[in-house]
Amino acid sequence: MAKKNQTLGEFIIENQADFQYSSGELSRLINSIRLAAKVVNHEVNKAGLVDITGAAGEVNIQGEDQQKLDVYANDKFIQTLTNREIVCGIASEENDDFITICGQKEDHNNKYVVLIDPLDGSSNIDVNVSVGTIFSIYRRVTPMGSPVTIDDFLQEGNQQVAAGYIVYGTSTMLVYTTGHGVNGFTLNPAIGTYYLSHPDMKFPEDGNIYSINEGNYVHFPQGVKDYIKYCQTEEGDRPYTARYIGSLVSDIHRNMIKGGIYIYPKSSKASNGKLRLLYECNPMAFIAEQAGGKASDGYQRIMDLKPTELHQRVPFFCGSKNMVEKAEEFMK
Ligand code: AHM
Ligand code: MG
Repeated sequence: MAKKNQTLGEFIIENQADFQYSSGELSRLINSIRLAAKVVNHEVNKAGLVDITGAAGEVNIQGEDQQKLDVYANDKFIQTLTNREIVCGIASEENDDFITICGQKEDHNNKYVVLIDPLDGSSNIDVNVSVGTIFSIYRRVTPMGSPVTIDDFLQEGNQQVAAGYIVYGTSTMLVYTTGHGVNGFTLNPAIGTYYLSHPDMKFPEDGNIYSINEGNYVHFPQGVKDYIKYCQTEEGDRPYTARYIGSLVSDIHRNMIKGGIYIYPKSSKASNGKLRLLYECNPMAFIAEQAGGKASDGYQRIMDLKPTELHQRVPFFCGSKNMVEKAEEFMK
């Protein structure tokens, strides 16, 4: 039972029994993500000081090498997840291939794989717009005691045991699910503690926000063009409001609170759209569904797609259930 003002640490302990195999490992895994997110948050918050402290590739006034923030975030999450005896493999949007973690005893007996987009929407950093981290956790499918293989990562989204995102926004929030609803925690930066601020988050069934990069309109499939026209037609509660930050985590976060649909369709320029099935769409789909929303590629459920490669892209329609269903009607 979610209690307001509970800290994330307390919440994780109290809800450990929700996890199918409550050996505490998944709790520790979420804890390490919480920790890495704080470190990354600290760095993201200083991004505007880059002209003072030095840009990526330079040496700052303290004599430290400056890293690009997405590289920094990638390193921090990987380091934090590697230093615990829980994760046997990590795939990151930033790396070409997955990383195998053998564990301190080098026996390959850790249970979970993590797929992560360490800093999504990082082109927004230069202009002080919110960015995010997205993560997805699975139990490995290959036998314990052997190194992970690609099969451990190419699992359908419906096999996720947990997923979440961190939004580095006006406040920093960590939102996650372990398949028992969605809860959001806000970081109090003064004391470095996350508090349960958004218990049991729910996508409104309907909404009036549509989020899509309309600049690509001419390249969109006819169904998407028709749906956009539908959103803009004056009738009932329409026209809807257009809101597009260009930062997936922020766009979905807002729509989950206010009600809306996010679309990144395929186009004549990109036959599968832009977003990655494993690092972006599956975790967001898991959260959306757990919050009563819906996520599809325009035709079928995102989480039932069988991944064929690590960096696979897929069209993405995600948000309030009735809005996604309406968009799907136009795609037929
Ligand atoms: P990235 O993983 O390279 O940061 O790209 C993903 C981002 C999403 O956060 C966002 O929704 C989308 O790209 C915006 O793309 P576009 O500028 O084509 O609309
Ligand atoms: Mg990304």
